[in-house]
Amino acid sequence: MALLNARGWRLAAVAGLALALATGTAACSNGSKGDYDIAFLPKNLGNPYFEASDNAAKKAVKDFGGSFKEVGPSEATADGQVTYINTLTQQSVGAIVLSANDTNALCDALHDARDAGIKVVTFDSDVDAKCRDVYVSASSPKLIARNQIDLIAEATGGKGDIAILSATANATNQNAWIADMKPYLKSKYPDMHLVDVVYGNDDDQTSYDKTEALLSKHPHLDGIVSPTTVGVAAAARYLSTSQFKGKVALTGLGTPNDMRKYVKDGTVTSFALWNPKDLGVLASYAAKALLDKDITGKNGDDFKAKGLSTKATKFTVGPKGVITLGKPFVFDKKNIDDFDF
Ligand code: RAM
Repeated sequence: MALLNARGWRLAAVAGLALALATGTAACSNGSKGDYDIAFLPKNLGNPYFEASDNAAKKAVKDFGGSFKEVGPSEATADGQVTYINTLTQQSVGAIVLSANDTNALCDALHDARDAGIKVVTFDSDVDAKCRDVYVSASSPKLIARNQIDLIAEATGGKGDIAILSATANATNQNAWIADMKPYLKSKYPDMHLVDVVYGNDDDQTSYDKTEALLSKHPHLDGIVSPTTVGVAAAARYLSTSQFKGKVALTGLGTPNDMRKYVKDGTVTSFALWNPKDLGVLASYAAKALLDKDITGKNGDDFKAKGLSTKATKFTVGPKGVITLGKPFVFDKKNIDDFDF
């Protein structure tokens, strides 16, 4: 895939993402196929990103005649998720759809679930491929990484010192993106240097405190990349009333509803995300397709999904059981009012 600059990203994304965010679909019939008892397990509860994905998933599951529940820890920890996986296994749900706080720490519990016949879908953040059936990824890690680095380069003029405020230290998704950011940064922006990576644990107050600490440690920092919706909103809140507003650039992966006021007050010029509602809907249909035995997770399997804002309806399982939603979308002051999530 050709590399795109920030403007290219925006154009590609506009072409790819319909502004209509309606997820309404006609009810679809199960035919003779099973009932769909589907449990969503986000990284943490109370995170607006997962509220958007899981509410959309709830509607999708209802539309195809299944039953939906959401359970999860209040803090984004693997231990908290293991407890819920064990309970869901005891309850013999049909499928668990989870965003993982750790690549390996959930695997024993997920093996037990799968031994009991439960289908396991990861979405947003994966586990080791051996521990689940399929992974529904927002986009490729490389595309996300390049998008983030291009956006911070656009904001800093492509030079100076930058830092990353991430989610949890073991988050599979953020770690994959950061791993891809490093070589891209070095090769494309040799005058921009990554000087620190800190972790706000997808907790608002911790992320705010880590931003403050980062700037007291590096008072001449030029930019921060925060590839987590919780982190980028907390960093923006800190910067917006600090002496660093307008001096330290900030971008990341944020929700338009969290970031709107910081784009309007000039703290942030642009940031990116995909549609978390679409991710929830697609993960629901992946669970349905596994329960229906339409897919097993092997490369080339395909299945249908309904109600995505992009209007896409056919998805294919790629290598290692990965299903990809699309591309990150860039938000700025011109388009941010078109979105509500
Ligand atoms: C946070 C979570 C989630 C991530 C988004 C961008 O909500 O860390 O896993 O995908 O940010």
